[in-house]
Amino acid sequence: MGVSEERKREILESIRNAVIQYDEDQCASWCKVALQEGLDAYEATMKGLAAGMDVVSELYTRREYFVPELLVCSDALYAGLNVLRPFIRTDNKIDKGKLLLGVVEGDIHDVGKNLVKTMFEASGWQVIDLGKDVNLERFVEEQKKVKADLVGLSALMTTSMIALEKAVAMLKAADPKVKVLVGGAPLNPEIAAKFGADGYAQDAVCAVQEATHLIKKQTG
Ligand code: B1M
Repeated sequence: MGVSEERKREILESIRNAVIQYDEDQCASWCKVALQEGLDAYEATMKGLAAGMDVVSELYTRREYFVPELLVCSDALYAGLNVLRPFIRTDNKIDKGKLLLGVVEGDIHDVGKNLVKTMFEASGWQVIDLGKDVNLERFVEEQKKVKADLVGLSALMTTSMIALEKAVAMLKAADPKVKVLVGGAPLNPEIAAKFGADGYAQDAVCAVQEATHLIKKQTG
């Protein structure tokens, strides 16, 4: 018999609270409990860890949390993600495609990008992760080397998203056939299209769906 709805809620809330209370140990422990009691690792990631980070974002906006709290909350999220990541279900179809991924220059926010990476890997993609605050030239140089099926660019600030437009133009100048997917909180489909991107996704799950769609369009 599966876990009761009540217990599931309790576990997800405990994961969420551990992120909010920046408690790495509690976060990892509750993620282990989630696995032991049969919760889906993806659900625990999104409804526990990511949901906790949403509350943290609100607290920051309300000036109840400041940058130091954001950092330790992210550490707690990563402690949990390390436990859950190996158990996020894959559909076993490996070699779906190759994604070159990174956060554009001037931007060090990488929690969302790492969730995107996790979902792509779980769906059978090979991900080449350039990390955060990535120089735009580097995207072009790496793409020349690895010839990924798709380049994924993440930007979390209105200031850094300007770099996306430049990055898309540079990538397309080097290879007009390259497909670029963009995402990040300040973006929307209109801005993504204006920046010349081929695709936009609002979250990690949509990103994989959009990527699959873009690759199909390219090959078929
Ligand atoms: Co700061 N930060 N931060 N921050 N931070 C924001 C982004 C901000 C909106 C907060 C605010 O003022 N309300 C604001 C930006 C304002 C603007 O737009 N101009 C801001 C600021 C100002 C700053 C600093 C300048 C603060 C300072 O130093 N005074 C500084 C920036 C330094 C820099 O980058 N140069 C800074 C620093 C930090 C920390 C380091 C402390 C920390 C980041 C830790 C880390 O990432 N390792 C941090 C955090 C945590 C945040 C907030 C609170 C939360 C971001 C987050 O992790 N969200 C954020 C507030 C907010 O976004 N509302 C904020 C959770 C995550 C799961 O969501 O990243 O949106 P998200 O990712 C989603 C989707 O967007 C999407 O899928 C993800 C998962 O579903 N997605 C993609 C993301 N990338 C994608 C790529 C895709 C597809 C989908 O395809 C390729």
